[in-house]
Amino acid sequence: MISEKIENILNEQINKEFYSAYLYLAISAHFDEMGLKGFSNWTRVQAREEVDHGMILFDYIIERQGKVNLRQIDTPDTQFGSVIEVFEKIFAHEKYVTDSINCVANMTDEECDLATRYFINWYISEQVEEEANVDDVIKKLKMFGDEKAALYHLDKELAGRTYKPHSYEK
Ligand code: OFO
Repeated sequence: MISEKIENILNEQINKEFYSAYLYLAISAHFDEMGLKGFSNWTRVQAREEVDHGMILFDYIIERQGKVNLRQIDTPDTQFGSVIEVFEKIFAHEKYVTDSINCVANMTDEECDLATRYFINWYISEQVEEEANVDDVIKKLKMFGDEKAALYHLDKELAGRTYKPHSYEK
């Protein structure tokens, strides 16, 4: 069974993951408006992964006899700007989520909850991957600047991202 403090911080994390899904969906719509179908696809796939992140926490709380407590999800920002500005915002958001996951890990140490510490390691690795994926796109965008042809090719590349359900491997 998890402690009240762990239950609370995991519920907060569910909210952050679902907010991330909202944010990526809003960005996906923004890219659609710009005619960038590949960028729109990439962020839409990411939104689905964020829902998985939320659901893995949801299921874990239940498995540990805790109470799932869903909270209101904030409205995401809709002022996004240029493609590079959007990806810089995404990177800042993922760093915020990484900090949040690190706080969950610290809390498990404080509460001597080794099972949740083990569980949250999956999220720690996932955040490393997420930051790296976003950084990869930012580097490509920086390399080509505002060149329309390069943006067109990158859009085609990002159109190839496919959704694979994320699950927590024990
Ligand atoms: Fe769930 O990792 Fe992004 O926000």
